[in-house]
Amino acid sequence: MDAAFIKTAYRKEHFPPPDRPEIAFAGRSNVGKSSLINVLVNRRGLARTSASPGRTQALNFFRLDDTFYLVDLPGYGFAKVPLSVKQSWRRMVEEYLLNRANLAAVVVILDIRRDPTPGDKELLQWLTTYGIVALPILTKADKLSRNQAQVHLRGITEALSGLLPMPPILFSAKTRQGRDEIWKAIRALAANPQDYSSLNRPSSNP
Ligand SMILES: Nc1nc2c(ncn2[C@@H]2O[C@H](COP(=O)(O)OP(=O)(O)OP(=O)(O)O)[C@@H](O)[C@H]2O)c(=O)[nH]1
Ligand SMILES: [Mg+2]
Repeated sequence: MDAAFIKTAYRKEHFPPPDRPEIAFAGRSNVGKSSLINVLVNRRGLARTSASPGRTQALNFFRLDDTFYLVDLPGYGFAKVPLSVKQSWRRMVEEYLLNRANLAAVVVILDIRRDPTPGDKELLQWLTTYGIVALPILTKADKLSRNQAQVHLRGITEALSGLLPMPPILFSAKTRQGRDEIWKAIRALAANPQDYSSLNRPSSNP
């Protein structure tokens, strides 16, 4: 599997051409988006990870072989970032979701230990509204026992009822639990053009 960083973009003029299916990764700051991407592509430092939240403030595009683009979206919900940064996050992510005709799905990453936040719900609501498939992942599963993980899975699924098109997949970047299942879901979504020629979005960049 050959993965490479392509570019950082802040607005749609800088997105790569929409010439292959694309999977975006979204979730609150520090939830583990970049770590998930690195495990999926087997490259430790491809997407930059950090212990301090709110570091990725742009969209980072990666190419995976010649088959997909992967996009690491900036994290939301970090209380300490200034309002102007929150507004620019909203503008960037909404512009991205509204304009990306080749977007096959958005992987929505939640921390298995935490209740979904208003930011998580807003994102899932946007995706529903724009007709974009959400692939929900509960990460950091290594931090809970198997039993606790099942309890949290049920609680989170219930808290997000009506907002999830499919049941969440449990994942850990530490143990790599869930990696194969996520790949299977991504491949299925990317292979089905019906899933990304969506109903409510404009067809492409003008
Ligand atoms: N134990 C454990 N730690 C994880 C897991 N995934 C991520 N982490 C840790 O969580 C922290 C944040 O991970 P990142 O992948 O940088 O998170 P992010 O969502 O990309 O963060 P931002 O880009 O800042 O929004 C790092 O210290 C990771 O090592 C996991 O599955 N298990
Ligand atoms: Mg990151």
